Amino acid sequence: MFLMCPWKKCLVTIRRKINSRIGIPRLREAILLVKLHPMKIKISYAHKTVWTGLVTAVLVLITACTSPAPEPVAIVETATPTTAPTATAVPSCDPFEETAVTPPSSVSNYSYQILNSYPHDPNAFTQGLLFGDDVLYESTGRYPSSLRRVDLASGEPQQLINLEDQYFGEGLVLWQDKLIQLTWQNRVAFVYDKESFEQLDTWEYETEGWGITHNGRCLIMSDGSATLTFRDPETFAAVGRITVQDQNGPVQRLNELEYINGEVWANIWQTNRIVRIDPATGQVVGSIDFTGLLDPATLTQPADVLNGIAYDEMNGRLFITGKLWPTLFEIELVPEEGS
Ligand SMILES: [Ca+2]
Repeated sequence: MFLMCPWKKCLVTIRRKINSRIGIPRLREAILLVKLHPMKIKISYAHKTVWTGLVTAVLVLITACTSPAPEPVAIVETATPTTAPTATAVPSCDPFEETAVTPPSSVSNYSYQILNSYPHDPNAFTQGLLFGDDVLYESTGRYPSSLRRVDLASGEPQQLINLEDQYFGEGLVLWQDKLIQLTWQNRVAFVYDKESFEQLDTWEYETEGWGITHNGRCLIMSDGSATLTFRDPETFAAVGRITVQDQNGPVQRLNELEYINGEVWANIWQTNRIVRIDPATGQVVGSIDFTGLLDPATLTQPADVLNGIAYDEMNGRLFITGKLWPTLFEIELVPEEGS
């Protein structure tokens, strides 16, 4: 449109801009018009263009200089973007040498009190149990074994995958956003995405797999003996071992595990006993007798042994069940007199 602008019309346009007390941006525009003008008019007007351009520029400068100073622009405080929270660094799982363990001189004994009872799948041969991120997870054995996300109130699996026929499921641990499931004699652990149950990895180990938990740094695994093996959670490499002892010496058949307030709790296979272990020394510091927890009158089919400890750390709830048990119990400990 400007290219078709006659000379006089353009000059009028410039003057109008000047007369309207234009500011600096308009000054630049006017100068631009002057600069461009010679290319857009007939050659016979060229000398007029030069002179007019110079005069216009001077006028514009005068106008700009005598124009009131522009109102200062208020600087609006803008909200400082919140720095994205950085992930809390996970302490490393450092290698250590097992120190000479001596049996404890005494062990505190506990019984229990039932706070709540929930349905549990009587066909679930419970081998691993945990409560993490407000979800109950379970690993079952026998064939086919399974990995489950379980609705606490109904006991119904909300999500379930079966293992391939040759694998016998065992302990289960939640490490960050991954579930790690042991197998009994297959000597492999499966790593899953905790949401999708997609299998992400497979780790091999050299012992049987029984129970597994973690202390925030290392995975802690039982293998049916009195030994707990500490493993790097990123590689599954063994970094150290402890031998669990009570007053009578090494405690064999440590099974399902749970890390609770700085202690490792372990089911003792084929008993109604759970021991509380100091993971720094391997010494048993407490022993809980769950005899009578499962009422035989509630059974519709034969049940197996006590196995399965899950701790809801956020709410301080402690859940206990067993293999093929129809009930999952929320319990609290009752110290026995004299212990
Ligand atoms: Ca557990």
